[in-house]
Amino acid sequence: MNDLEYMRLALELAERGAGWTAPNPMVGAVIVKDGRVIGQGWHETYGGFHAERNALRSCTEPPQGGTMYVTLEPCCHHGKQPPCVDAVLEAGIRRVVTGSDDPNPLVAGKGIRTLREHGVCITEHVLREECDRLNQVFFHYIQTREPFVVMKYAMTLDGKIAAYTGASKWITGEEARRHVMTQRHRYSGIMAGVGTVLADDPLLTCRIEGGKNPIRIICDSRLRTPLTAQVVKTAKETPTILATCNADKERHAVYQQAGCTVLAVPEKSGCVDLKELMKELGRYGIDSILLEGGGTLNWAALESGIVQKIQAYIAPKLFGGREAKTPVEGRGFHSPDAAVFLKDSVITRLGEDFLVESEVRQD
Ligand code: AOF
Ligand code: ZN
Repeated sequence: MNDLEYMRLALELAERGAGWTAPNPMVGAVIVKDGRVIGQGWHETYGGFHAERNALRSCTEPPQGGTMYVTLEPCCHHGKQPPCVDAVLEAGIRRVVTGSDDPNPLVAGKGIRTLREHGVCITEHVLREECDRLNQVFFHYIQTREPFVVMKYAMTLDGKIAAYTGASKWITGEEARRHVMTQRHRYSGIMAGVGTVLADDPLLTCRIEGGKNPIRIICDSRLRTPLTAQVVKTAKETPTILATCNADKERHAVYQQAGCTVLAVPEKSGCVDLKELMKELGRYGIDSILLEGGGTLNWAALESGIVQKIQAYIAPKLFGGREAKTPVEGRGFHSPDAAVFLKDSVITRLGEDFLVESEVRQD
């Protein structure tokens, strides 16, 4: 096997941490000696051993003189864990191959520099693009302290998210719907508008075996969420945050008693100020949000510039209807030049459906 193949293995290991490491990165590490893999590890859970130490701990023979492949630059600071560069040096690793640089200001090149200064042979940026893509969320959050927002919707090939009657079950098939559940596991928060709560009374949980529920965030400017809504009734087991412009403390208390967290957020054009909300959620440690909004919330999210990525599940069917809802409503942009431009699109087939994932161009 060559550097690329070992790094690919490290990436596969890193991916196993998806959903469990937030707001820290997913990282994988492989230790190779005499052309054989003698250790493998990944960052399994937030605050736990880093990938490098897990790989070293798993070694089936002394790692001295070996090569470590790691998807992210090793850390050199004391946080919840001691510095990985110390562990690498103590173990006598001769060569370190990395994928991504670590933008964490506490690391930011210092990890690599320290290893080099101690005579470790370094090869950087192997499968860098793939490694960077894996930690999009971490990179965004550590630099902005605001959550990475993914706007997700399911629509027909003629761009409808419901029939003209409002009926929307189901647009996509089983495989696509299962994929949505994996995404709910992956991201820290899930956000919807009060309109969705009133219309569908969703649970917004992750219903796959061994999955983790995201924190539920409901944008409810006037606090209209019914106390009988599922997101309120289950708030003691699965956290629910109500983001509102309603400042009535007594009204807040009713929801708080039911186990909800109420966040008072300034108003902007009759809606919760989403930019302010993101700053607040970032302070809560929420690094990522799956936005499962309707057309109104989606438009507000795009307009306020909080969206980083689009996930559109597209079903090969046509609903038709002038009144049938579309994924993004509001006023819309006045001309094609004023559009939200997307880049780096990836298409995946899920049964009969397609998933199109695109990054929002921020420039
Ligand atoms: C991880 N897991 O496998 C690696 C990380 O507070 P700490 O000690 O857990 O340090 C977190 C920082 O360590 C993190 O922001 C990143 O910069 C670096 N590397 N973190 O959680 C890992 N390799
Ligand atoms: Zn580390």
